[in-house]
Amino acid sequence: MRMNHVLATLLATVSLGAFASSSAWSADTLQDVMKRRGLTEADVMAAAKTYTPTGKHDEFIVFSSGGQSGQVIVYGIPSMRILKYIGVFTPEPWQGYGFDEESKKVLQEGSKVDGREVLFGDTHHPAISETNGDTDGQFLFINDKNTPRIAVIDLKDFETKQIVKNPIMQSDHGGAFVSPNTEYVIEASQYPAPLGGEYVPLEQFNEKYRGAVTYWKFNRTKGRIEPENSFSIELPPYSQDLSDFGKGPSDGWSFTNSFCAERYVGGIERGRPPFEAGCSAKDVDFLHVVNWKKAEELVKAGKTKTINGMKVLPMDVAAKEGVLFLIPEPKSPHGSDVTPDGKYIIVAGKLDTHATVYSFEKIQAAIKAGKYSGKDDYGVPIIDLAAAVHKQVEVGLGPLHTQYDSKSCVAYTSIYVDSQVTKWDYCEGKVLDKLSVHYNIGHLMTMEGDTAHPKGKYLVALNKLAIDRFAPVGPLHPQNHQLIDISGDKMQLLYDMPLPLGEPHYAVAISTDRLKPSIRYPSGTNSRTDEKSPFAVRAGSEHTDKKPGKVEVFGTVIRSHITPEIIEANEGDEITVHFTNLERAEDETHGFAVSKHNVNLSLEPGKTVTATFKANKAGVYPYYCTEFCSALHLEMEGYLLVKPANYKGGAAAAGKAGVNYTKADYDARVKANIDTQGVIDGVVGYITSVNFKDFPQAVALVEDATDQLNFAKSSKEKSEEFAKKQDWNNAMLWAEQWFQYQVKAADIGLRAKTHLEQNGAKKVQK
Ligand code: CUK
Ligand code: CUA
Repeated sequence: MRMNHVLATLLATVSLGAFASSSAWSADTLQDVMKRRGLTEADVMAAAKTYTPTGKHDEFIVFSSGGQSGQVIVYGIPSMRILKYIGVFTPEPWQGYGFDEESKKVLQEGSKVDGREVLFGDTHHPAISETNGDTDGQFLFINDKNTPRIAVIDLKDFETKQIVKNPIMQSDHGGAFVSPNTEYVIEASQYPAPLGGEYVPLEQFNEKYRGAVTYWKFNRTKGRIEPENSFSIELPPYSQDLSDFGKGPSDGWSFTNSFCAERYVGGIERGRPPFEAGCSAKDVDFLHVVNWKKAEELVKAGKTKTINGMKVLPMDVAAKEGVLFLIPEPKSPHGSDVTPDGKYIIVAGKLDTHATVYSFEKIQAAIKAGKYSGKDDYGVPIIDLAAAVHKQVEVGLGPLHTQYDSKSCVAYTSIYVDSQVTKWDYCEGKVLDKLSVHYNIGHLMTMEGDTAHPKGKYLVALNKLAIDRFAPVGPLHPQNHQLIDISGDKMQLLYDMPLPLGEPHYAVAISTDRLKPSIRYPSGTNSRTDEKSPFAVRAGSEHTDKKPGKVEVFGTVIRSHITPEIIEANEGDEITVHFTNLERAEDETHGFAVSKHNVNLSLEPGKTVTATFKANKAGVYPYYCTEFCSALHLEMEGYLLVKPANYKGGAAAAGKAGVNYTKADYDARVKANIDTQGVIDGVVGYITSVNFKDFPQAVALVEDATDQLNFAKSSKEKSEEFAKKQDWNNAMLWAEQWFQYQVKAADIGLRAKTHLEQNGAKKVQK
């Protein structure tokens, strides 16, 4: 009677509204709690600003770089609740990423490098696709600094769809950032190296080492980058750093700074001063100003050379044709951030106390007038700093990155050495407020803060050190994202969130309502190509194909069984399993894992995935579902039987295992099933008495429940046939299966009923 008990519990949970009880609260007043926990009024205010009651959603969604984890971290603001880690450059077993063949293909596009396998990434800068300079919530891009690559994530399902490797760079940094209509995704190199990757001695650094900036063409309809339509521009070996695209009046231009125009090469072990001394010796580095629209024309006109399949516009052509210009920027700059109106570019100097505001209009005037202070060693024209600057503002020691407010002219700059955020006015050039953070802030982020229309409200400080902010967990500390309220004149620190997964350099936020993720795939979808999988099967057409040395399973999963439940193979066979999740209901994901074979799949509703593995050792290997998907989740199991070569025993005889049942067992089971049907009819009666068709979630659940009831019906028929033959064992087992389908139908039906009740379904006239 175990299952009757489960059913009874389900019913009780729904009908009694078990969670609404007020007796769960103690008699404490707010004052009591504040006193006991040592909270000030400001603490309680901060809590009230971040607390998000159960069931309520966050106003903004953040995509944060996952640093060395090679992943993307998704969390909500203001609650700072982590929602997901997206596998990008690193295998992620929960999502089956890098385990199923479909996602392996995506990962390996990027991870196979010169015959090596690179299974980590140093993610730095995520960027959301934009339309007219505003985030549109369709795609996310992120770069890997270590092995220069850009990944494309589709925000329909938050899955990585493509990784493109940069064929001419050895490292990158200034990416990913998008042009105002996502025509291009920019990626600038970091450490200079010969373009294309060949060996050149360091003595030829000035002549042969180069930087570059790549403009990856993005095809929005396909949702993929097109390497064949992308291009790069060769740059001097100045250690390029961050980039940004112009917008509005500066659309068509991009800006990339650099931190080692000294072109210094260290060698501390050879008695030379280290890189850090040589790269900061001079007072200025260079901001690279690029007319990418013009570069695009020159590329179309064939003015490029091809390196490893990448079209590269040579530096001398770029300089001569008015594509590339340099402007000095103060000491070891970092950050290159175009203002929302596109009129200014703000660059901060890590070893300076100033942020420099460059005027795009002044830059254009200098270019038009041909007024240059000279050329660099590579013939690139240099625009005089004084001619291009709008303001220089003393914001604090070690300024890095700048983000913008919804209030015009208001910017926030992260101050690394002083561990502060400085709020300032870049139009007037004056500091408005400063707030201390903990500790050593890197990037900072405001809501949609690098778009044409920032939303203000909140700022997150992405701090480099946590030190004492959290309970100690050993020498390796979590990162700390601090949430700051910027809605008033004074900034107010609200919340510390530990991020235990790599060092997130940058993050971007989007209003939650701009995201429109799907909740299921069309049945049989390969989610990595967004196409129908050729390996998908429907319920009832599951089958296994055997060829010498190969076993190929075309199976399905649905609450609560895997079809097939027994897979037989011979030692040494290559086994391929394709599974389709037949569910339609929201969040009904099943997993599939095989003991000891490094197989773990994630099957979201409608998805089809494949695993290929070698059955290299004879034995008995259970396989099972890894998501607790229903009351009988533990029974969602099966056996992989791998027979040794020359096995002489009989065939696998699953039917002979187990206990024997009698007519009495059968009769009792049937009686209980008929009672259960009464409960189901009640639920069905309720659902059909209201306007459930107006609720897509309820419709999906009803469809799933109908499937289960049809399965129940066919099991019932089978049990009756066996009963006629007085085969009580089979009659009883099919009657039990009939009941299992009823339980699942009831479970799904009750979820539909709850959903309808909670969302105000109305009675309909019959
Ligand atoms: S970087 Cu890390 S703090 Cu890679 Cu954008 Cu500035
Ligand atoms: Cu399916 Cu657990």
